[in-house]
Amino acid sequence: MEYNPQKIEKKWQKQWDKLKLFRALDKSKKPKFYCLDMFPYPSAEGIHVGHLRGYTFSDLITKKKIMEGFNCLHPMGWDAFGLPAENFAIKTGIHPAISTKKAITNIKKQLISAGFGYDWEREICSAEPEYYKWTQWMFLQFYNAGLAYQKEAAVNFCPSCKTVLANEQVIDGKCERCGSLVERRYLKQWFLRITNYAERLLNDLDEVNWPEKIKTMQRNWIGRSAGTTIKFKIQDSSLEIPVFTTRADTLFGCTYMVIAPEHPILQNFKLQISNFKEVQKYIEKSKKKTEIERLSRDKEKTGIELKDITAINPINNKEVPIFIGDYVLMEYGTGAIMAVPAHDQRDFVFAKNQGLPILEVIKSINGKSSIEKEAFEEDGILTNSGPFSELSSAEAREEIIKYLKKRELGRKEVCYKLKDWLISRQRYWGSPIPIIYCSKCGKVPVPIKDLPVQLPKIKNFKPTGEGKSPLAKSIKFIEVKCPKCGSPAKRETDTLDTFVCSSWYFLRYADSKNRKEPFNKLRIKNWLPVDLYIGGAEHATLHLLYARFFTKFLFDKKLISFNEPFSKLFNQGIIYRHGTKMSKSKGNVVTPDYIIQKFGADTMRLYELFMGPADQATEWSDEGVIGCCRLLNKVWTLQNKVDYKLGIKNYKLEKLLHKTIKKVTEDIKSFKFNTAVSALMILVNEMEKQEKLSVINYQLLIILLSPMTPHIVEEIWQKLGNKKSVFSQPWPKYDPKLIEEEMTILVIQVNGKVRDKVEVQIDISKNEAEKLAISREKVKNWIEDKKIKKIIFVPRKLINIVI
Ligand code: ANZ
Ligand code: ZN
Repeated sequence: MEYNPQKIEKKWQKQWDKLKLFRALDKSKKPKFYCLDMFPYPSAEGIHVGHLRGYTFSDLITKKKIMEGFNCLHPMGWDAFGLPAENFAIKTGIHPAISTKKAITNIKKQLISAGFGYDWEREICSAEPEYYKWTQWMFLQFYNAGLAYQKEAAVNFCPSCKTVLANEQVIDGKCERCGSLVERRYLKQWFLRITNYAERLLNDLDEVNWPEKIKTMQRNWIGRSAGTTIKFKIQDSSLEIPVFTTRADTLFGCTYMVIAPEHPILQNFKLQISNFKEVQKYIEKSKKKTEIERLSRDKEKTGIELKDITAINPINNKEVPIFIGDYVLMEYGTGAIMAVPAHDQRDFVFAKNQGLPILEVIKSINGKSSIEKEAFEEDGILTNSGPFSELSSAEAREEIIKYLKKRELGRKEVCYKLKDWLISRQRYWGSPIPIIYCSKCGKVPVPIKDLPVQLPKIKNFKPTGEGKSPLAKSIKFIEVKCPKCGSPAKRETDTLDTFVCSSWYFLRYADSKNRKEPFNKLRIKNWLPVDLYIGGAEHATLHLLYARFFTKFLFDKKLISFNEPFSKLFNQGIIYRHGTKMSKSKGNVVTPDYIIQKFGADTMRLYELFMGPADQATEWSDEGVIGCCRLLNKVWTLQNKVDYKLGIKNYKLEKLLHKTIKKVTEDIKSFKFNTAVSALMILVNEMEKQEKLSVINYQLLIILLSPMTPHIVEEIWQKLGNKKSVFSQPWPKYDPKLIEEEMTILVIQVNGKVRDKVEVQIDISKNEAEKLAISREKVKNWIEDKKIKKIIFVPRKLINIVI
């Protein structure tokens, strides 16, 4: 009989579903293992083999864990709100609720046909009222704790599409759709106070087993900066402007100050500043600039002097001019800086433009510094700094801070780059924000019993252009009675950023059907934290930071008892084809539907594992797929060699088999799936050479393959006469005696003379032998630092180093 995946795969998928084989048990004596995939966005195009890579890994790991005796939770759901569905709706007129449902049905079919063992009873969809009711509930928890608030903020606005744009829709300052220059507009927006958690979000990164690269990205995003705030008094006024600096050692070099155009202190000087009109014009202009434009190192640094007011440098009481300049941001530090043009390049450029004095106060240690052409930004030795001259930068920072602190003019301060999270969107396809505005009571949260605030089905979901959500056009939606006093009131019409929906979804899987609460505490205790989270590295800063923030907040509310949501994180490598990242827009997509129809799901899965190191980008190869298909055909044909009477006495094959068990087990554990597959290939080739195979040996091969290629193994397993599923088998253990390597004595020569001997494994490679040989003390003495000309290696016997 031939291997025919099309005939067997559907059958086993149905069987697994019927047996509820991969369902998680809420009550079980087994230890738990929670393996989570980042839930996908249901796109109309379905998923391609690139998306499937991470899912193949998580399915493999979960299936192996089940065989190792764990009670596994491996759920799937849909991140269904958001812009792509809404834009699709605007283009086609099809309501997003309908298009996402259709997309979900399609992708779910794709996932099932790949043989993934998700627990579909726990499926969630963030755009369903049963789910977003609890997203709104979460928002209210933040609101009641004082961590959700409103303030005016800049949003991106496209004047020709007449719509507010998300940051992702602004490419190089232009609208993604029409290419017009995007404007900055100021609107009242909702924020979550994530900055309250900056320190914990930073420190607790040490606790989690995540790729170092992702941790570094989060650390930089949070951006802790330890420095000093220093107060500058305004001449002839009781007012003062604090600045934040990391370089208190340069204080004597401060020759002017710059404050952000948005700085509130400006309002106090309206009458005093003689050029206020000009100043106001500058403020208007800078409002339109994006932060990137303002901070860019190569852009010109502009600003205007505030005529008729000056500040006092607190270290030497010298009078310095004050400027407003948009290279200073209001959101960072104190929104004002002491400018030290000799030692800060931005200040240097600005001072040159404005003809301001540049005073050197730091010399380099080797005396070679020069501030002719650019600022000298490194630490060094102080000069021109009164009593602090000749101190090192580090010493001077401490001494100057001490001096200022005594006089209450400064103190140490820690600043973070992280900003509060803007969560309101003037968009239709999202969860409504559960707030009501009453003319008597002000802002009133929607009572929990009235949740969810249902997203109304409206016909015209195009953005309005006045910076309001399309919901603002639905009178039926807006008009409501105040929950407090009963008088006519209005609903908030903005919707929540979709990242809010995805900041807590991993909790809902533990108790997805709960109608009374977002989750039951005990169930959460049973399942969380997530033991392994698999997904793309592109979520390093946003989703992964927000989910950690939610977790810490819920921990503080005593709703959960852990601080970090994802104990271990793994980022799968991206799949390329024809040299570019696989994507619909590039037209280089391979669909699972095609591969499954032509080769079967098992071949696809095996290739996803085999194609390259799991965490690295890899090029898709059609030959690679064929190679994997060939391997499965061999595994299938091996059935013909099975001899039920044959005892196990083939010592050589036994040894290889047990070595393979060890290798596959360890490789899967360390995410080296490609080398695990290679080891199995070697084993299969060896088995092919045998005239007969014992059923025990063949079964061991089948079990090792089972989490990788589940359908073919179930079929063979059954054909071998087994009644129960292969997944009820325990994961095999190797016999340590069988994998002991034979050792040999390697002779080490230098220029043909024996200088050392060492015991090594019999199959040591030339490379390994060379490394070992030159690391030996006795050999080192003979080589010293002479150049090695040649290495002669006789396997199992000798290595000769020629110098
Ligand atoms: C004086 C100085 C002298 C500075 C010098 C640097 C070098 P990080 O490490 O990023 O925290 N700064 C402070 N607040 C700012 C704001 N709101 N907008 C723009 N720049 C701001 O950098 C801290 C430094 O960034 C501060 O130290 C300040 O310039 C500037 F030789 O103060 B420094
Ligand atoms: Zn009221």
